[in-house]
Amino acid sequence: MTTYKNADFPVDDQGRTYHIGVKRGEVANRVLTCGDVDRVRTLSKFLDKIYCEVLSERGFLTVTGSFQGVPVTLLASLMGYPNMDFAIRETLALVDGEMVCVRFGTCGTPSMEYNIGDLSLATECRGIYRNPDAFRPRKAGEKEPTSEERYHITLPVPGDAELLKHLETSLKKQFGEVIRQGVNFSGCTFYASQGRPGPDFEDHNEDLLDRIAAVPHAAAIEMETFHLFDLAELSRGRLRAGGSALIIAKRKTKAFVTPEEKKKWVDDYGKALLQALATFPIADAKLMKAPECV
Ligand code: R1P
Ligand code: URA
Repeated sequence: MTTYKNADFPVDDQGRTYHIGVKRGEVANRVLTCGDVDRVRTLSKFLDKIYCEVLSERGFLTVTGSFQGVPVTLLASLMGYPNMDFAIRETLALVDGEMVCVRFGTCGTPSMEYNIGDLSLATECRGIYRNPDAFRPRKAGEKEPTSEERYHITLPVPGDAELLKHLETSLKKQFGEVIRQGVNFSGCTFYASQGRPGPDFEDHNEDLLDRIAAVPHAAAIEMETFHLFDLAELSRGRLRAGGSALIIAKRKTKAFVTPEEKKKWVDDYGKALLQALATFPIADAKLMKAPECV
């Protein structure tokens, strides 16, 4: 049985973190992250060498290797804010200097100006939080909560400007105008907080999609990038974050990507994002040089 010490930041006897299961030497300063474990497996075929692969008991997958000679980590964060929190806190703690982290997610678009297959690069990100207090039974005479009271859309948090520029320049060279910029929204859930109606629950979210779409340059709705950007702002400059999301759903028309299309775009954009990440200059000299986890 594995024993852990330090309840504030539990690690086992080998220094492996409690949820992600990685230890020092197994995480590179350049990280490409997505929610989907299979996407990490798919992207790992583009690495020229794999140093180590860690599948944690909780299901997080970390693959570290080299892309065109540069150490990179592919990290499946699983879905939602709490999982992104584990993924980032338990990897940043293991690297020296800066960690550059680019999320490669999938998303729906609230806009009619973006299309399935576009890759949306996040200029800034807003969280959408459902407020459970606004759903409790009301006392006699109490008024109905407003949409704003039920679903809070946060202030925007910007991504790393240099990283965004680098991603855009690198990807546009290969893909042209389907590389878009826009505002990313991260819902605290997939259904209610992204304005999906459903018959089983009183979600009171009928106007939420329109509220999101009304924000200028609203491009993408997914579930983790806001927390990544939020953490980057709190990291005293150690975490530099970028967000990219493949549009797989057009929310207003209800169109959804086919599996074949998704596979092709994940391959093509994923490889290009790895290339961009590997060529992004990192200031700090203390980067992982040799694999310690072969
Ligand atoms: C929901 O289906 C999941 O897809 C999106 C959302 O952010 C959420 O994690 O991203 P990934 O495809 O990276 O998981
Ligand atoms: N992921 C999300 O979170 N929302 C979508 O609409 C599509 C993918």
